[in-house]
Amino acid sequence: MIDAAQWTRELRDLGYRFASGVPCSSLSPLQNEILNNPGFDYVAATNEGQAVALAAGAWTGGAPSVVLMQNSGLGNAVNPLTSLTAIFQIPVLLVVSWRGRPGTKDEPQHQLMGEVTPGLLELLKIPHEIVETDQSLAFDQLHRMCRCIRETGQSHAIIVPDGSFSRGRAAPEFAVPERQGTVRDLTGGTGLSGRAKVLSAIVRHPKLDQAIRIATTGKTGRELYTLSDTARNFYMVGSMGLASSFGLGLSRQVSDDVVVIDGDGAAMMQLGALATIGAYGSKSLKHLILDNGCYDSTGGQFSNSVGVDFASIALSCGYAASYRVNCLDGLDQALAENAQGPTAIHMRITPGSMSPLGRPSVSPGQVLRRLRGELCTDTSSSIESIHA
Ligand SMILES: Cc1ncc(C[n+]2csc(CCOP(=O)(O)OP(=O)(O)O)c2C)c(N)n1
Repeated sequence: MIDAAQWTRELRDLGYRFASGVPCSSLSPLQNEILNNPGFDYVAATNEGQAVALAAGAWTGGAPSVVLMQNSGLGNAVNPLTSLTAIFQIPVLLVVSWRGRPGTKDEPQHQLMGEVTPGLLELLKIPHEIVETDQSLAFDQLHRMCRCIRETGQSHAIIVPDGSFSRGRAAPEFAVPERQGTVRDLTGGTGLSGRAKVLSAIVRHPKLDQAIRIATTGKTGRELYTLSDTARNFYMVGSMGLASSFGLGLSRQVSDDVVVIDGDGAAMMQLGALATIGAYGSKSLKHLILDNGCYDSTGGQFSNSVGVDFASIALSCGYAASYRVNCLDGLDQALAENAQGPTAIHMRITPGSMSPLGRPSVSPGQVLRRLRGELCTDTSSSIESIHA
């Protein structure tokens, strides 16, 4: 059996300082140690895919990152593991429990996933090992895997059978910031705009001059790229719905302002992200949801957002400020205001996109590298300096 506290300290000594995940009873000794260790910035995710995106954002901001998940959550994480961490070459350490391990007695719902867990990681091309049962071998294994992560730039997974870690401390209490705001309604005026006009206004907004802009999947990223491609842009080409989680992970590591430009379809795909942002976001994070009522990028199919009040949802999730806007004047005003925590802006826009519409010719890896070169991080603890 491995001492969870010591394994956690080894991981911290290896430079890891951001963690996210969704609990699993098999991992709870480890999870609780990480939660109790002040050297880790832990963000509780609402699903495992979100945890991967949070870790990817934190890694981009300079923090080596670990994701803890039950193997049943691997399915939730497949999209960001294939379309975010793999293609942007963002290496995270995955700690995956092994419920339903063949030959052990477990609940029926874990049986099939237990059988296919190593094979699924194999299919995803994620190098993986079962955690060693002997403690000193487990530490050697951790060091070796972290070295591989560093050298290959590839995510690796440690599979953890039930009972591998000794039980230690209980989970600490977490105080969600108490915020009491009201939705500010800045609607009125000049009529709905199309996405490209809104993006032009964001690009020109004096307050966002130096902000990092994270554009959601689909035509939002393509339009932003066409209008103004800069090293401070990040195009979430895949991983629909996870731009805001990536932005949250990043914003916790850097002092730059971060603006997430989301779509209504994407925001609804990962609605739980709003609760995570409400709990862990800071005033440097602005979350703009451009709501055209449809999946515009894939042909304008309706998205069910027609009655969804994103501004109220964000506020009830703990955002410090929340705005409802429907014209460029309202947007300008909402962007100019300062809040004491994360800001949400729900903006109704018209469907449709600019023409001609470009497509990023920079590769995802290049987008990431140039963004990292721009960020104001504490370089003394960045992954490069730790592993130099
Ligand atoms: C998981 C996943 N499902 C579906 C898609 C296909 N897809 C790409 S963009 C998009 C529409 C996004 O809609 P929304 O967020 O409302 O933005 P809009 O296109 O309207 O600007 C869809 C469905 C995808 N990339 N990933």
